[in-house]
Amino acid sequence: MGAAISRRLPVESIDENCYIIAVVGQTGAGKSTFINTAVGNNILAVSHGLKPDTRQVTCVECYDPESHDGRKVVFVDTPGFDSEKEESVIEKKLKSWLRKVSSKKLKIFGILYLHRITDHKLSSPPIRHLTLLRTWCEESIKGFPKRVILVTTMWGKGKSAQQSVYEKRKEELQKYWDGLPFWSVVSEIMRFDKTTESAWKIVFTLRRMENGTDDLRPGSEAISNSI
Ligand SMILES: Nc1nc2c(ncn2[C@@H]2O[C@H](COP(=O)(O)OP(=O)(O)OP(=O)(O)O)[C@@H](O)[C@H]2O)c(=O)[nH]1
Ligand SMILES: [Mg+2]
Repeated sequence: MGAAISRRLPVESIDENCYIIAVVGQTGAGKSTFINTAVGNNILAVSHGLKPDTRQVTCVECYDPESHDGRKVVFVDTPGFDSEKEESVIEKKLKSWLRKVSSKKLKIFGILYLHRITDHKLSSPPIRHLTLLRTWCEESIKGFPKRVILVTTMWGKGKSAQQSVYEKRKEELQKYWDGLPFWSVVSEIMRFDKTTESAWKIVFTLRRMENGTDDLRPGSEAISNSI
Protein backbone atom coordinates (compact mmCIF):
# COMPACT_ATOMS: atom_id res chain seq x y z
CA MET A 1 0.00 0.00 0.00
CA GLY A 2 1.53 3.30 -1.04
CA ALA A 3 1.83 6.45 1.03
CA ALA A 4 -1.18 8.71 1.04
CA ILE A 5 -0.70 12.37 0.10
CA SER A 6 -1.18 14.27 3.31
CA ARG A 7 -1.18 17.76 4.78
CA ARG A 8 -1.92 19.44 8.09
CA LEU A 9 -4.88 21.75 8.00
CA PRO A 10 -6.92 23.96 10.31
CA VAL A 11 -10.50 23.04 11.17
CA GLU A 12 -11.68 25.94 9.00
CA SER A 13 -10.27 24.18 5.90
CA ILE A 14 -11.80 20.75 6.52
CA ASP A 15 -14.16 19.65 3.79
CA GLU A 16 -17.53 18.55 5.16
CA ASN A 17 -17.39 15.35 3.11
CA CYS A 18 -14.29 14.09 4.93
CA TYR A 19 -14.28 11.22 7.35
CA ILE A 20 -13.06 12.88 10.54
CA ILE A 21 -11.40 10.34 12.83
CA ALA A 22 -10.27 11.42 16.29
CA VAL A 23 -7.24 9.53 17.63
CA VAL A 24 -7.24 9.63 21.43
CA GLY A 25 -5.67 7.86 24.38
CA GLN A 26 -3.06 8.28 27.07
CA THR A 27 0.20 10.05 26.43
CA GLY A 28 2.70 7.78 24.67
CA ALA A 29 0.03 5.34 23.49
CA GLY A 30 1.24 5.91 19.93
CA LYS A 31 -1.38 8.34 18.58
CA SER A 32 0.96 10.46 16.46
CA THR A 33 2.83 7.35 15.30
CA PHE A 34 -0.44 5.77 14.18
CA ILE A 35 -1.29 8.80 12.02
CA ASN A 36 2.25 9.10 10.61
CA THR A 37 2.19 5.41 9.74
CA ALA A 38 -1.23 5.67 8.08
CA VAL A 39 -0.18 8.59 5.89
CA GLY A 40 3.34 7.19 5.30
CA ASN A 41 4.96 10.44 6.30
CA ASN A 42 6.45 11.83 9.52
CA ILE A 43 4.06 14.76 9.43
CA LEU A 44 3.59 14.82 13.23
CA ALA A 45 6.30 15.06 15.87
CA VAL A 46 6.99 11.88 17.77
CA SER A 47 9.42 11.98 20.64
CA HIS A 48 11.16 9.10 22.25
CA GLY A 49 11.61 10.83 25.60
CA LEU A 50 9.56 10.68 28.77
CA LYS A 51 7.70 13.96 28.37
CA PRO A 52 4.34 14.14 26.59
CA ASP A 53 4.82 15.30 23.03
CA THR A 54 1.56 16.37 21.39
CA ARG A 55 0.23 19.47 23.14
CA GLN A 56 -2.30 20.72 20.62
CA VAL A 57 -5.07 19.22 18.56
CA THR A 58 -3.78 18.81 14.99
CA CYS A 59 -5.66 17.70 11.89
CA VAL A 60 -4.00 15.74 9.10
CA GLU A 61 -5.91 15.29 5.87
CA CYS A 62 -5.11 12.50 3.43
CA TYR A 63 -6.56 10.53 0.59
CA ASP A 64 -7.82 7.05 1.24
CA PRO A 65 -5.09 4.90 -0.43
CA GLU A 66 -7.73 2.63 -1.93
CA SER A 67 -9.82 5.60 -3.02
CA HIS A 68 -13.08 3.94 -2.09
CA ASP A 69 -15.39 6.86 -2.70
CA GLY A 70 -13.07 9.81 -3.19
CA ARG A 71 -13.84 11.12 0.30
CA LYS A 72 -10.75 12.20 2.18
CA VAL A 73 -9.88 11.14 5.70
CA VAL A 74 -8.93 13.67 8.36
CA PHE A 75 -7.07 12.22 11.33
CA VAL A 76 -7.20 14.32 14.47
CA ASP A 77 -4.12 14.01 16.67
CA THR A 78 -4.87 14.91 20.27
CA PRO A 79 -2.86 15.53 23.44
CA GLY A 80 -2.85 12.48 25.74
CA PHE A 81 -5.54 12.55 28.44
CA ASP A 82 -2.77 12.54 31.04
CA SER A 83 -0.38 14.89 29.23
CA GLU A 84 -1.13 17.87 31.48
CA LYS A 85 -1.09 17.97 35.26
CA GLU A 86 -4.63 19.28 35.29
CA GLU A 87 -7.37 17.45 33.40
CA SER A 88 -9.04 20.83 32.91
CA VAL A 89 -6.23 21.88 30.55
CA ILE A 90 -6.94 18.95 28.22
CA GLU A 91 -10.66 19.62 28.58
CA LYS A 92 -10.15 23.22 27.50
CA LYS A 93 -8.10 22.25 24.44
CA LEU A 94 -10.44 19.52 23.27
CA LYS A 95 -13.57 21.58 23.88
CA SER A 96 -12.14 24.52 22.01
CA TRP A 97 -11.45 22.22 19.03
CA LEU A 98 -14.91 20.64 19.28
CA ARG A 99 -16.54 24.06 19.27
CA LYS A 100 -14.76 24.91 16.02
CA VAL A 101 -16.01 21.60 14.58
CA SER A 102 -19.47 22.55 15.70
CA SER A 103 -19.35 26.03 14.21
CA LYS A 104 -18.33 24.56 10.84
CA LYS A 105 -21.16 22.00 11.10
CA LEU A 106 -18.73 19.14 10.61
CA LYS A 107 -19.37 15.63 11.86
CA ILE A 108 -16.92 13.36 13.68
CA PHE A 109 -17.14 9.97 12.04
CA GLY A 110 -15.48 7.90 14.73
CA ILE A 111 -12.92 7.54 17.47
CA LEU A 112 -9.81 5.41 17.70
CA TYR A 113 -8.87 4.94 21.35
CA LEU A 114 -5.25 3.81 21.47
CA HIS A 115 -4.07 1.57 24.30
CA ARG A 116 -0.62 0.02 24.86
CA ILE A 117 -0.82 -3.77 24.96
CA THR A 118 2.38 -3.62 27.04
CA ASP A 119 0.53 -2.00 29.98
CA HIS A 120 0.29 -4.58 32.75
CA LYS A 121 -2.72 -3.03 34.45
CA LEU A 122 -5.61 -0.81 33.47
CA SER A 123 -4.40 1.87 35.84
CA SER A 124 -6.31 4.49 33.90
CA PRO A 125 -9.14 2.56 32.25
CA PRO A 126 -10.25 3.65 28.75
CA ILE A 127 -13.85 3.93 29.93
CA ARG A 128 -12.87 6.74 32.29
CA HIS A 129 -11.45 8.81 29.44
CA LEU A 130 -14.22 7.90 27.03
CA THR A 131 -16.80 8.97 29.60
CA LEU A 132 -15.01 12.30 30.01
CA LEU A 133 -14.78 12.71 26.24
CA ARG A 134 -18.46 11.92 25.89
CA THR A 135 -19.33 14.61 28.44
CA TRP A 136 -17.15 17.15 26.64
CA CYS A 137 -18.65 16.19 23.27
CA GLU A 138 -22.18 16.55 24.60
CA GLU A 139 -21.36 19.96 26.01
CA SER A 140 -19.68 21.16 22.81
CA ILE A 141 -21.31 19.35 19.89
CA LYS A 142 -24.46 17.95 21.57
CA GLY A 143 -23.64 14.28 21.12
CA PHE A 144 -20.99 11.59 20.93
CA PRO A 145 -19.57 9.92 17.78
CA LYS A 146 -21.23 6.60 17.05
CA ARG A 147 -18.20 4.44 16.31
CA VAL A 148 -15.26 3.62 18.57
CA ILE A 149 -12.39 1.17 18.09
CA LEU A 150 -10.02 0.31 20.92
CA VAL A 151 -6.70 0.01 19.10
CA THR A 152 -3.94 -1.92 20.86
CA THR A 153 -0.42 -0.67 20.11
CA MET A 154 3.21 -1.59 20.91
CA TRP A 155 2.98 -5.23 19.92
CA GLY A 156 6.53 -5.08 18.61
CA LYS A 157 8.60 -8.04 17.64
CA GLY A 158 9.06 -9.47 21.12
CA LYS A 159 9.79 -13.11 21.91
CA SER A 160 6.93 -15.50 21.27
CA ALA A 161 6.42 -15.97 25.05
CA GLN A 162 5.85 -12.21 25.31
CA GLN A 163 3.47 -12.28 22.35
CA SER A 164 1.35 -14.93 24.03
CA VAL A 165 1.16 -12.77 27.17
CA TYR A 166 -0.07 -9.94 24.97
CA GLU A 167 -2.59 -12.21 23.23
CA LYS A 168 -3.99 -13.23 26.63
CA ARG A 169 -4.11 -9.58 27.65
CA LYS A 170 -6.00 -8.74 24.48
CA GLU A 171 -8.57 -11.43 25.35
CA GLU A 172 -8.93 -9.88 28.81
CA LEU A 173 -9.31 -6.45 27.23
CA GLN A 174 -11.98 -7.86 24.92
CA LYS A 175 -13.97 -9.07 27.95
CA TYR A 176 -13.52 -5.70 29.64
CA TRP A 177 -14.60 -3.93 26.45
CA ASP A 178 -17.61 -6.21 25.88
CA GLY A 179 -18.77 -5.51 29.43
CA LEU A 180 -18.85 -1.74 28.97
CA PRO A 181 -22.15 0.11 28.79
CA PHE A 182 -21.65 1.64 25.39
CA TRP A 183 -24.34 4.27 24.90
CA SER A 184 -25.54 3.06 21.46
CA VAL A 185 -21.99 3.17 20.14
CA VAL A 186 -20.69 0.47 17.78
CA SER A 187 -17.34 -0.69 19.08
CA GLU A 188 -14.58 -3.18 18.49
CA ILE A 189 -11.00 -4.02 19.52
CA MET A 190 -8.24 -4.20 16.90
CA ARG A 191 -4.49 -4.60 16.86
CA PHE A 192 -2.13 -2.05 15.26
CA ASP A 193 1.09 -3.57 13.95
CA LYS A 194 2.82 -0.29 13.11
CA THR A 195 2.41 -0.80 9.37
CA THR A 196 0.46 1.29 6.88
CA GLU A 197 -1.67 -1.75 5.97
CA SER A 198 -2.56 -2.34 9.60
CA ALA A 199 -3.50 1.33 10.14
CA TRP A 200 -5.82 1.37 7.12
CA LYS A 201 -7.37 -1.97 8.02
CA ILE A 202 -8.48 -0.28 11.24
CA VAL A 203 -9.73 2.82 9.39
CA PHE A 204 -11.66 0.71 6.86
CA THR A 205 -13.23 -1.28 9.69
CA LEU A 206 -14.32 1.95 11.34
CA ARG A 207 -15.77 3.14 8.06
CA ARG A 208 -17.74 -0.05 7.61
CA MET A 209 -19.30 0.17 11.06
CA GLU A 210 -22.97 0.84 10.85
CA ASN A 211 -25.39 1.63 13.59
CA GLY A 212 -28.62 2.45 11.82
CA THR A 213 -28.40 6.15 12.56
CA ASP A 214 -26.81 8.94 10.61
CA ASP A 215 -23.39 10.28 11.54
CA LEU A 216 -23.33 12.72 14.36
CA ARG A 217 -23.90 16.28 13.31
CA PRO A 218 -23.82 19.26 15.63
CA GLY A 219 -27.29 19.91 16.91
CA SER A 220 -28.45 16.31 16.47
CA GLU A 221 -30.13 14.60 19.37
CA ALA A 222 -27.78 13.73 22.21
CA ILE A 223 -27.55 10.12 23.31
CA SER A 224 -29.67 9.79 26.39
CA ASN A 225 -28.52 6.45 27.84
CA SER A 226 -26.52 6.93 30.97
CA ILE A 227 -23.76 4.65 32.17
N1 LIG B 1 7.04 -0.68 19.19
C1 LIG B 1 6.16 0.28 19.01
N2 LIG B 1 6.50 1.54 19.35
C2 LIG B 1 5.59 2.51 19.14
C3 LIG B 1 4.31 2.22 18.60
N3 LIG B 1 3.61 3.37 18.55
C4 LIG B 1 4.43 4.32 19.05
N4 LIG B 1 5.63 3.81 19.39
C5 LIG B 1 6.73 4.55 20.05
O1 LIG B 1 6.21 5.07 21.28
C6 LIG B 1 6.70 6.39 21.52
C7 LIG B 1 5.55 7.38 21.69
O2 LIG B 1 4.83 7.43 20.46
P1 LIG B 1 3.93 8.68 20.05
O3 LIG B 1 3.36 8.40 18.72
O4 LIG B 1 4.67 9.96 20.24
O5 LIG B 1 2.79 8.58 21.16
P2 LIG B 1 1.65 9.66 21.43
O6 LIG B 1 0.46 8.90 21.91
O7 LIG B 1 1.44 10.52 20.25
O8 LIG B 1 2.28 10.48 22.63
P3 LIG B 1 1.88 11.99 23.13
O9 LIG B 1 1.88 12.87 21.94
O10 LIG B 1 2.97 12.33 24.09
O11 LIG B 1 0.55 11.88 23.78
C8 LIG B 1 7.63 6.71 20.36
O12 LIG B 1 8.93 6.37 20.76
C9 LIG B 1 7.15 5.78 19.25
O13 LIG B 1 8.19 5.46 18.34
C10 LIG B 1 3.98 0.87 18.25
O14 LIG B 1 2.88 0.53 17.80
N5 LIG B 1 4.96 -0.04 18.48
MG1 LIG C 1 1.55 12.55 20.01
